[in-house]
Amino acid sequence: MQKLLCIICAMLGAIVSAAQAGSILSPVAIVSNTFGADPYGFDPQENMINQSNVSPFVSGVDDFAIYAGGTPKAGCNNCDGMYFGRDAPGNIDFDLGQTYSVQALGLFNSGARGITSVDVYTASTSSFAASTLVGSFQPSVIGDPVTNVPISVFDFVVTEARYVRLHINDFARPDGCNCLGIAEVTFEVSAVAAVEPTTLALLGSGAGAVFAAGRRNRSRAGG
Ligand SMILES: [Ca+2]
Repeated sequence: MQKLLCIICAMLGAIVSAAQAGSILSPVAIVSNTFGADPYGFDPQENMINQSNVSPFVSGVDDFAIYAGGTPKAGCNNCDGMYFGRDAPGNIDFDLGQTYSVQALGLFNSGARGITSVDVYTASTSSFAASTLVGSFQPSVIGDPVTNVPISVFDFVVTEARYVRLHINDFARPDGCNCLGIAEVTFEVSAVAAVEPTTLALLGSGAGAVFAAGRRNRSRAGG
């Protein structure tokens, strides 16, 4: 009976560990942005998700932790996401392209005009009608904005979702300008843990065997 329980535990452990290996992902689209567009056209919002002037990675493939651990940099001269001139708070909503297990935000915050307070929400639909607050963070605004913006990693509550909202409460204003700058936004994701039918059958048969063994033990104790 103990051996059967160990086998079941090992199978459950394998499922859980498989869900924790994360890749670095670029969102495929920005579906909503209440800050609006750069009125001068120098810093289009797509610059947040196109790896412009960022240490390159293969989206959805490269290991997130290894990439972030390599101290990647964004060197930004008009590779930021915005100089919108709109005040916080506001939302920027990202489409990951499909449903993932979403684990962390990898943010290349602008060295001068970056986010200083953000709440992160995830949702299964772009309307965010039903969303989950997965974390609240106060990023540091560090690095030379033109040549040296490092990645900052924020682990949050793991959820299965396709859409992620950055609810930006505030950003830095070194010269008083409402000029938010985000060099690049990435996420750590892994495939949604699909429990294979064969695994379910094994778990079911294992549980059944344990139940049967328990009944036999009780029968012997009672007899
Ligand atoms: Ca960029």
